[in-house]
Amino acid sequence: MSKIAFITGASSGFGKACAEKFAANGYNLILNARREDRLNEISNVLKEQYGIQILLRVFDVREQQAVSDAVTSLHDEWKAIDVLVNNAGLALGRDYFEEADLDDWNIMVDTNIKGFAYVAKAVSQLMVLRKQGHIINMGSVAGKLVYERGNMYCATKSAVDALSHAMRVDMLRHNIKVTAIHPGAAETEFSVVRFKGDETSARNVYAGLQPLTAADVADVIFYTTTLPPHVCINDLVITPTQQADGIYMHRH
Ligand code: NDP
Ligand code: 8X3
Repeated sequence: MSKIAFITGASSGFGKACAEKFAANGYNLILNARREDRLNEISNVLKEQYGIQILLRVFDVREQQAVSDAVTSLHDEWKAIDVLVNNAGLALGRDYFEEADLDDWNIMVDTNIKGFAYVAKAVSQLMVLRKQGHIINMGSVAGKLVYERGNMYCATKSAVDALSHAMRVDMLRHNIKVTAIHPGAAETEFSVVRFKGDETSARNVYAGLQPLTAADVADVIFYTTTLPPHVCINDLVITPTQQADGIYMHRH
């Protein structure tokens, strides 16, 4: 039986690139996002190209019951999840603290912290039964160092950092690996979402910079799954060479 990877936020960006990378390496996939049409397109291409099996799970990670149902309803052969790429998330807005939109804050907290934790908890319960598995959590340089007008997004990614450590500690006794990946600037749909469709503001994020691609990040994520059973990368920061952290960049 091929290995199984469960990837959230697989309709775009890092999640989609991870789907492509794991598919190319023979994994069967469980793919999640809210946009079913996108998932169908990606799934059809990957099944055709690599002859793998793909299961789609269309749900919003903020819906606790939907997350639980999506995992508990898996047939036994699909419950043997080897890798979780816990990636679904977003930033909304780039505003000073006192001016930020509370709805933006609520969506980020509900998605990046609560939804993230619902998924990790549901999948980890299956991994615990098998005493094996690898959880890969999507953090950010924004979780390592706060930047101006990053307030709540930075806080949610800081929570991912803390929860990744917490999961690693609590799952030691179950032999489950927990890796946190913290990318810097990567050109996906992230900035278009953050700036609510304003393509110019989104493009400016990457001006004078050769950003990471989603494939760069997926390659590194996949690499962390190729190590021997006794070796775990706990925490990994990956940025463009022109970026040192969430603040310092050298733009040409
Ligand atoms: P994209 O916008 O390209 O992809 C985000 C993915 O998350 C989409 O597939 C989207 O699918 C999914 N998603 C968002 N909200 C939900 C939800 N409520 N339920 C289920 N799926 C959801 O951005 P990225 O690929 O860049 O972002 C992926 C992760 O990487 C995020 O956690 C982000 O914070 C993080 N990150 C991004 C960086 C960057 O510079 N790009 C750097 C560091 C971290 P759909 O809309 O179909 O539901
Ligand atoms: C995404 C990277 O620097 O825009 O998490 O916050 S950054």
